[in-house]
Amino acid sequence: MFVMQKYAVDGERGTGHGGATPVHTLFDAEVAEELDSRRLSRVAAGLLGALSVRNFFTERECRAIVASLAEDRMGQYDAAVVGMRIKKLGPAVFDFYNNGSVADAYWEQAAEATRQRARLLAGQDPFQAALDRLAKAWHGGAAVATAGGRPLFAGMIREMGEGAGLHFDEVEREFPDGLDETPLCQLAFNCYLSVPESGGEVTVFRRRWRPGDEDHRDGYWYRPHLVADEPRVTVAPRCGDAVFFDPRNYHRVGANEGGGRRVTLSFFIGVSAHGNLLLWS
Ligand SMILES: O=C(O)CCC(=O)C(=O)O
Ligand SMILES: [Fe+2]
Repeated sequence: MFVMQKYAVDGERGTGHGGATPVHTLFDAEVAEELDSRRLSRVAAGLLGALSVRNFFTERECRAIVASLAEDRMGQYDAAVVGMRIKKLGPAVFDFYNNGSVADAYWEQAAEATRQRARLLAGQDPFQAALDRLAKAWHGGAAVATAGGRPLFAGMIREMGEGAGLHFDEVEREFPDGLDETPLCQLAFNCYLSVPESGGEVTVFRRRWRPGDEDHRDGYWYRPHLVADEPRVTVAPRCGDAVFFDPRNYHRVGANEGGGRRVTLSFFIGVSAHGNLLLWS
């Protein structure tokens, strides 16, 4: 049997070939002036490492949101578990999975956070603005994901200062069959509403979770050696930029350097088999 040889185009393995078929790593970071569904599809398909969309929110919109964000409204991830201080407005459903359903406290916190967020953007809801912009750019439309028929909370406002360790996010592995529609893939959406002077960059590695990785945990996070040899992209936060990547790939966030706050509007996006975008946090 004749087996076609393949070689990697980017990377050292690609040098000693003779007439073999090239294989493209396809994990670049791209920047777009506007959101377009073609590029977003490439992130969803695993062909782009990260996509930054400039001015998803204008600087003025970002300033308005951050100015009306009262500090005392932001709760925190459990610092003892996470090991880093991360503040947020709005619950992450990940924290409320309970024997195949979502704990009652989640729905209460979701309702409260939705109320608090409703007027942050000059009297409007910044999440609704983001949803509208996504729906406009994506042929299949966009809506909030549901679980057991109930719309989940989507669009937390999160503040990081010390970064986040190496991890991945994959709803189906955390909460199998939890969403009413199984997403074909998962994207992370982070729009930077305020950025630190430097640092706070996100690095995405071209590597998904494997079962053996559980032996390489460091508390809540995973050990960096798991991704030491993997292709990666690093994106520095810019005010107003929305960054999309597949969070089933391992990723981490660097600590802030210098002054300034790193505040994001954050949610996950699933692409359904019907072709619409499903949003949750
Ligand atoms: O804040 C960021 O840039 C990324 C945070 C993250 O881990 C995520 O959105 O899944
Ligand atoms: Fe993440």
